[in-house]
Amino acid sequence: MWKKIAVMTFSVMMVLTLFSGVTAEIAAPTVDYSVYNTAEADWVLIAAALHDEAGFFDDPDYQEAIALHDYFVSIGIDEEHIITLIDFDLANPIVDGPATKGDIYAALDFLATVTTPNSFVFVGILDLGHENEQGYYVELNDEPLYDHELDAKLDMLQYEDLVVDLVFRHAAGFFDYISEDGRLCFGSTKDNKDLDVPFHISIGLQDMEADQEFGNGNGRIAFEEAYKYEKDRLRDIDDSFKPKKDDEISGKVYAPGV
Ligand SMILES: [Ca+2]
Ligand SMILES: [Ca+2]
Ligand SMILES: [Ca+2]
Ligand SMILES: [Ca+2]
Repeated sequence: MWKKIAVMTFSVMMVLTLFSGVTAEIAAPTVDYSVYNTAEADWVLIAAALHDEAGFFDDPDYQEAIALHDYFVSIGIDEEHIITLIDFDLANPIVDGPATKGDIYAALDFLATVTTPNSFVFVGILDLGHENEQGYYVELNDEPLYDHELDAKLDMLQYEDLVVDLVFRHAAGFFDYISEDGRLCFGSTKDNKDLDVPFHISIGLQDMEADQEFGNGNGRIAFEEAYKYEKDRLRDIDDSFKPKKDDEISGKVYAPGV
């Protein structure tokens, strides 16, 4: 009995400690979503947290974030439906805000209000990944975002297809939480791999070889085809580069307009 009460008290204290700690660490969001055009159902969120200010233009995460943005623009998605959060490049007109936890949460809270059951939603997160006793997480400049926290935010969205693209060490560790019906998830590397893999799905999405060599040859590049292409490209660079996929969507997923 006393042991039970002691354990319960301890648990409550742990929860309070966790909450107060987390709350204090989240920076206030900076993006004003009231000006966004919400006419279309489809949405893209790209968040890249960068850690080396001096060399950030050479950072593969930065380059992939920009390439993903440019890809979605090229297939006709409205700039206002592409939320691009990138640290250190806030003067760039395509960047909407920094990739803080506060801004990622605000973006997903906003998407929860504008997505519909017909929405295509793409969420890409590029950062440094880690694991500890609380789970897998991305650093986000000292505002850790955990696997279960990301899942809780994704659970608030409405969509027909949700593509989640995670580019950081241990990325597939997030799959235990985020794998769900209607979601197609990519992880740059396995859960147990502390390995920075330059998994760039944007490359296959823009090379018809993905459809012809790795797909069904129907003239349209699906995300699954781009993944196979990218997996093969990475294996040619380094045998230990092994991205992971979790596909809970029957058939192939095409971005809108593809
Ligand atoms: Ca934008
Ligand atoms: Ca969930
Ligand atoms: Ca195809
Ligand atoms: Ca599929």
